Formats: sequence, structure tokens, C-alpha cells
Amino acid sequence: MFRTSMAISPSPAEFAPLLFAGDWKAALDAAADLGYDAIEMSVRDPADPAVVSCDTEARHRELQVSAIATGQSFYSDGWSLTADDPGIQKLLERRMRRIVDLAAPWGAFVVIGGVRGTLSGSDGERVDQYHRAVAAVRRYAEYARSLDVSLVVEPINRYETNYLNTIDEAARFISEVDAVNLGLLPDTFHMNIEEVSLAESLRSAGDSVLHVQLTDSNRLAAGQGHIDFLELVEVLREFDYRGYLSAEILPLPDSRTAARQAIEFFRAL
Ligand SMILES: [Mn+2]
Repeated sequence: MFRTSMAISPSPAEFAPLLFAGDWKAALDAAADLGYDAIEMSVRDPADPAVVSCDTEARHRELQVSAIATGQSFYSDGWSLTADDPGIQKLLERRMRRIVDLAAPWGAFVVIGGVRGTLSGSDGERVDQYHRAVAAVRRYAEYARSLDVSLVVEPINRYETNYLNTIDEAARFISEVDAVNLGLLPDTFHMNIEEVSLAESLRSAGDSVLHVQLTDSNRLAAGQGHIDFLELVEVLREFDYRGYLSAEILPLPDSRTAARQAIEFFRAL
């Protein structure tokens, strides 16, 4: 049996595939009623009262926080790992440290996903930006390690960013950062666009997989599209994966229905 998690946003969010965005109370009600073990929180500002209340109330309801996603800093504020401006790098680092602080009591993963930003300009500039991202994640990981928190790099498809699209590319990035508390977060929606074989890519990632998001080909709940999840779960069992199956999905036809579809599918695996 795998543990289950659903990705929500305590505050309204520009990033679409999140359940109950802006309504953390309904999110926690649904998670508890449907029998999820955890929520995965997408966070812009960790000091946001909605985030603080959601975090506190999750504890009261005996839910866990599996992971904290950080892409909103890029999608809403334009702050990214590749930012040229040292002032923005500093702001982002301060915020990422506060997010690590938020994750620490839960032992939750901090996701390096959309916050990576994009590469732009000449080839030389792109190389500099890439190295800036490696150095930033190394600093975050060092801080996170002092609090026993691990970071996870999520490969994201080519239509959303222009680097670290595949599991291989993310694995290379992770080896360049060279931190013991840094692993992979494969999201099957992105894998379906980028990988030659979903099962082979997941197998090649093996033990470095710390967290997974099972999202179907159309970004709906697992079971609503055409990804072969049975095959992928077999691979997770091969390397004795003990983490969560997390639903980071579009709130369609509505958040509650999507959350129910996902957990029913997870339970049947
Ligand atoms: Mn994802």
C-alpha cells in the first residue's frame, strides 16, 4: 500500500493543476473525508495567513504534508533560479529557506519545479544561467540538510520550460549539484510528453525517486487518460518505493470529484 497525497493551493494560484486553490478549508475537509494521508501544498509566500492556517489545521486533522511546491514564486513573482538580478536571487533564497522551515516539522519534500524558470539569451548566457541554478539549489540543499529536509527536482515538459525536461536531464542536474538530500520527483504528465518509455525512465531513476505525482496524460486524475499506471507502479515496487502517490491534477470537473477519482484509482493499484 502506498500513501496518498493531493496537491492543493491554500491561496488562489495562477498555476492551474491544483485542487481547491484558495479554499484550504474545503481542501482539508475533502482530504480527510476521502481518506488521503497527506496534502501537498503549493506555496507562494510561506508567511501568507492562508498557508499558515492550512499548515496548522492540517496538524489538527492529523493529515500530513507530503511536499511543498514552490513554482508560484516564478509564475506569480517572476523569481527564478536563473534570474540575472542578484537582488532577486537573494529574495528567492530567503523565501526558499522559509519554505524549508515550513517543510521541516513534516519531513516534507521541497519541490524544485517551476521555480527553475527558463534559460534565455545567447548560448553563453544560458550556460551561466544553468550554473546559477546549480549553485542556488546547492545552497538551498545545504540549508535544508541542517533541518533534515530533502529537495526534489521535477522534470517539466518542454511547453512549460526549456531545461530539465526529462528524467535524464534532471538526474544530470542532481549529480552536478552533488547534495545528499536531493532527489527526483517524476510527474507522469510530463513524462508522457518527454520520455521514450515511461517505465524505462522511471526504472533508470530508481532509488533517486523520493516523491511521485501520478497525473494522467490529460492532466486529470489518474485513470481519466491513457497512461498505463499499473506498469509504473510495478516499477515503483521493484525498487521498494515507500513514498507517496500524489495527485497534482486539474480541478475538473471540480476539485472534489477529481480528488475522489484520484484516490479511488490509487487504492485500486
Ligand atoms: Mn508536477
